Amino acid sequence: MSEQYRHILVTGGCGFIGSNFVHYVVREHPEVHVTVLDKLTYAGNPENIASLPSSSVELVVGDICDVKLVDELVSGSDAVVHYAAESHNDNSICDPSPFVLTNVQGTFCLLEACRRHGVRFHHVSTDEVYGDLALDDPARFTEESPYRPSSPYSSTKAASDMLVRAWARTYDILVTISNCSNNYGPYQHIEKFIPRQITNVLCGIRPKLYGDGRNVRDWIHTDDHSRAVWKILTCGQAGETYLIGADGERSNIDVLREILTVMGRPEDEFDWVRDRPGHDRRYAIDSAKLRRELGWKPIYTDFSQGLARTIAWYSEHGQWWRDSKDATEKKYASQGQ
Ligand code: NAD
Ligand code: TDX
Repeated sequence: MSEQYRHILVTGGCGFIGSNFVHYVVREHPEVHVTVLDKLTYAGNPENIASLPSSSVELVVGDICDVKLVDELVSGSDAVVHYAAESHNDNSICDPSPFVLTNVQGTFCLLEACRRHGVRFHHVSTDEVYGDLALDDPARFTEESPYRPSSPYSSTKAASDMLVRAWARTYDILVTISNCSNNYGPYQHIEKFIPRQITNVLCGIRPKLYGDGRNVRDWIHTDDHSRAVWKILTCGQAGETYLIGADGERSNIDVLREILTVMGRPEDEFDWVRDRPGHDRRYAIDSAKLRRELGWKPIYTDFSQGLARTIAWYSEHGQWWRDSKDATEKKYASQGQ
């Protein structure tokens, strides 16, 4: 599968990771035309891709569950890169319904269109499908780890992975799957951990830490994720799954203290809040297969430098996030978080 794709359909291209991927493609592969299909939910912002040339990127506002629209767009594409999802664990605990619809039904709808038109499909998924690891466990997730999702969000992502695998085996469509660890970088919605704490400090609100703060996430810069997805799309083996990670394990409390320090605040200036129900303890990715077979490796290996740049981005782009800050914090406050 090394052929070059001239026209790709990117679902969820107005969200955090999808829009960073669209920027990556326009920057690194300008010969490729990108059609973005995005419903523009609370998490989708057309401004994320508005600066890109209209000759390279077209935005179609619509739902991945819309069979007719999806069929039309897939039929005109060489490949689909599927990012669109409901993505926030806390939201999935309050109301799982849109997660089942978009993450499961929406993936089904895309797979069926790819089957009808023989179009290559790359499915963007998460390491959360593998459940969690203990803090003192030396193990990391691999492509062979059993599926053990814990939250409504991760269970719907696991369900979508299963659909993709079954469609590949039964109908022989050309698919690949990637399961990536926690992303950070520009354009991430301020409901998520790192931008929530940065924007809290910028607004004079005390950051909020769940539980005992010792939960570990394996951080990767979103640009490294984009390069990995492109590599898998163009060089990956059909039917294969690749784990994406950058050896970035850090406890939440360490990340929060670093944010406070970089932003010139005392490192204990935060509130302990109610833990997330079913909160996964630790994620850790072994990305040896991707590195060995496709020659990918992360560029952003200095987390502190990447975090400092991310803090600078949110400090300089107040107009991008300020309108949604009140509503986001009100929602958290009503949940005791
Ligand atoms: P996000 O919430 O920032 O963006 C999701 C985008 O999908 C938004 O633009 C939204 O409008 C769009 N969307 C939602 N429902 C839709 C629908 N029914 N039809 C069309 N568009 C719809 O999410 P993100 O953090 O950028 O995550 C993108 C993908 O990457 C998801 O599939 C997620 O599971 C996966 N992922 C995320 C992370 C992470 O750290 N954020 C890590 C690994 C994998
Ligand atoms: O205010 C907070 N305080 C806090 O301690 C928030 C919002 C989160 N947390 C904790 C919970 C997690 O241990 O920080 C950690 C990261 O939380 P999130 O940003 O909500 O990410 P997570 O639940 O780990 O899931 C993310 O990575 C995997 C993405 O949201 C998923 O889409 C992706 O699949």
